[in-house]
Amino acid sequence: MKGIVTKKIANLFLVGDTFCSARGNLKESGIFVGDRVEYDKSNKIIQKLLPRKNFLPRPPLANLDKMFIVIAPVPKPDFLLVDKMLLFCEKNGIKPVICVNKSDILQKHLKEAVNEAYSKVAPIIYVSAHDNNVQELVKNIKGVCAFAGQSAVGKSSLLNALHGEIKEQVGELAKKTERGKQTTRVVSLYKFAQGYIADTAGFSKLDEGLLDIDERELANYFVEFKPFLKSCEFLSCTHSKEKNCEIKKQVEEGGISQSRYQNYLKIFETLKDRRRKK
Ligand SMILES: Nc1nc2c(ncn2[C@@H]2O[C@H](COP(=O)(O)OP(=O)(O)OP(=O)(O)O)[C@@H](O)[C@H]2O)c(=O)[nH]1
Ligand SMILES: [Mg+2]
Ligand SMILES: [Zn+2]
Repeated sequence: MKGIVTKKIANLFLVGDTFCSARGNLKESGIFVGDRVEYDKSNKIIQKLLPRKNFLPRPPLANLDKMFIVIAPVPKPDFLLVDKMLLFCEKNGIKPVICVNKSDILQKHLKEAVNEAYSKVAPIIYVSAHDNNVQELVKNIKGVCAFAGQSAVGKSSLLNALHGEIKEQVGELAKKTERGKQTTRVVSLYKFAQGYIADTAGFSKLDEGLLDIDERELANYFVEFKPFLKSCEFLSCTHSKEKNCEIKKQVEEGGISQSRYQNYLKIFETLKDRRRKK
């Protein structure tokens, strides 16, 4: 039988409703939540690990289909982090959805900023874990999905709102600093509607090593830049200082978001420095 690993506890893996161990020649350390496996239900043994399409190392999660990039009015959104997460998605064949939580306290300016940056990049949904307003989220759960985003944006709260049985620990936002405390440590996959959802620990910084992109290729991973790239005068245009750059023209004319372009330049420099140090 084929199945998906939805939980890993020590050397046991939950597949369907059966806790299985791994066959002798399979390394337990190499099987993760999200992995597709062939297993023998009656003998409770995983026989084979099926090919993996992608892997998120911290916390470990395999075969992600969709990532809900959660932001909220508090803690203050970090669009550079969002753009890095979007790159990670684009590079790894993961569908991104910008998920604005705490819409019960959403101010107009944040909504405008989110639209300016992401309306041409990914679907945007507005939800509130507090108001149990998660219908848009439910509609979007397909395949293996995960939340990502800074600590305290409400990933665990959303999961609780989705599923009463999932008793995730919801941490109190450190009110004075408005900085979240990391509370979620393990990753599990929960069957839901048309797919699965994982609660991944909030990460406030995407591991730069994950963005394995040559800076000269970077613009190809900014999905809304793509249609304009062939109109730059130079084939090797980096869209920074060159003349007759279509990307810069689009930014001036409002066809491409200022915020996205500024973050493109920042990430470009980061990737360039890293390549030169190698
Ligand atoms: N106003 C409002 N507050 C919310 C909402 N959702 C979550 N919160 C609050 O935000 C704080 C953080 O929520 P969590 O669900 O623990 O956040 P998290 O993203 O899982 O945090 P980590 O596990 O640390 O990454 C808690 O105090 C929640 O009560 C919402 O929709 N509206
Ligand atoms: Mg959490
Ligand atoms: Zn250009």
